[in-house]
Amino acid sequence: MNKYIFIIALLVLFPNTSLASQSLIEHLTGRILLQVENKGEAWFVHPSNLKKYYLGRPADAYNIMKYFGIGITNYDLERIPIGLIDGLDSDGDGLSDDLEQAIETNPQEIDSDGDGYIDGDEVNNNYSPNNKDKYNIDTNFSQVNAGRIFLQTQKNGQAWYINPADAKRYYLGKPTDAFKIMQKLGLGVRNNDLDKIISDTINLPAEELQPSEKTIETIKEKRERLGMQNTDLQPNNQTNNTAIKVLHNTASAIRRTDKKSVSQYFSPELKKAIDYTMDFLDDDGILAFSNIFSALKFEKQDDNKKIYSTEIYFGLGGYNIDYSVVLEKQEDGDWLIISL
Ligand SMILES: [Ca+2]
Ligand SMILES: [Ca+2]
Ligand SMILES: [Ca+2]
Repeated sequence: MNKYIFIIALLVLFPNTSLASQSLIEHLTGRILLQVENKGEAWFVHPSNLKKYYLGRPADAYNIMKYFGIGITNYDLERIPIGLIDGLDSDGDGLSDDLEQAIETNPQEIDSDGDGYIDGDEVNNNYSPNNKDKYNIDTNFSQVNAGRIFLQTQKNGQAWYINPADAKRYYLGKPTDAFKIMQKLGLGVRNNDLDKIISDTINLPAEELQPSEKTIETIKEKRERLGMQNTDLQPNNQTNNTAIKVLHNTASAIRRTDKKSVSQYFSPELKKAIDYTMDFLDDDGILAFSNIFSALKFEKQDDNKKIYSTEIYFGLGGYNIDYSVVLEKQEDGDWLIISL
């Protein structure tokens, strides 16, 4: 039994065992949880009252996160390191256009302040991409505020989520960004464990919910369209996929239980194990497996390899497993998953 099948078997087959509810809740405080035994529904565990809130549809998620937001000055906000999430990056400097808008760098210029260091590198090393200064990072302050949502009161109320997993701030630009954050920063959790957290609801003002309805339609349409394209694509016209796109396509193919599409993203050595696993998993297992791929986030890279990882939470014993996959760039420019 290889490592991968072992992990999936654990996730799917093993019943939850006793775990002190209080320590579980503390562990999940401020986190976004993905209900892996269902359809990956997302929840937010409030960092102060320790109750869980259903994040529902993408646009609702955004409004709920904003509802919990508290004001912060620019000075304090800049004490928290910036976390990066993949998104449209027009100039290819590693920062998404939305993030560049929020931190007031130029989304069409890789080196906004012209100091010879590109915007993404400066942010990654806690330098301001706007001037020669270094951000005044305060790790303790970041950790104390883990799980909080801050609204930038000295600007236009931009919302930031402090991810407890890495104590970095993630920009909640638009409803679609909040949705991406759920997918990427969310921690898979079993129903038994989710049930131990008291549920609460909030009543959002009607005017906040109104515009979101439209956005949902757009996302839905977009996803359906992309899903159809994925089905139609043949292996030989999928050239120059980026590594993250391969992971997203893998997640989507697993969700559709499209075995043939799934195996094309894996190296020849892994194809057999993947085929076997796809046969072996039941519906819940398929969802859990695809959610793992959706949750993977970039960790590091060298020349032609990239490593993506995520945490998987196990009710059994109540611990997290760091799970990572390695992708390798092929001669034709495509990325393949070579290790699980
Ligand atoms: Ca950019
Ligand atoms: Ca830029
Ligand atoms: Ca610069």
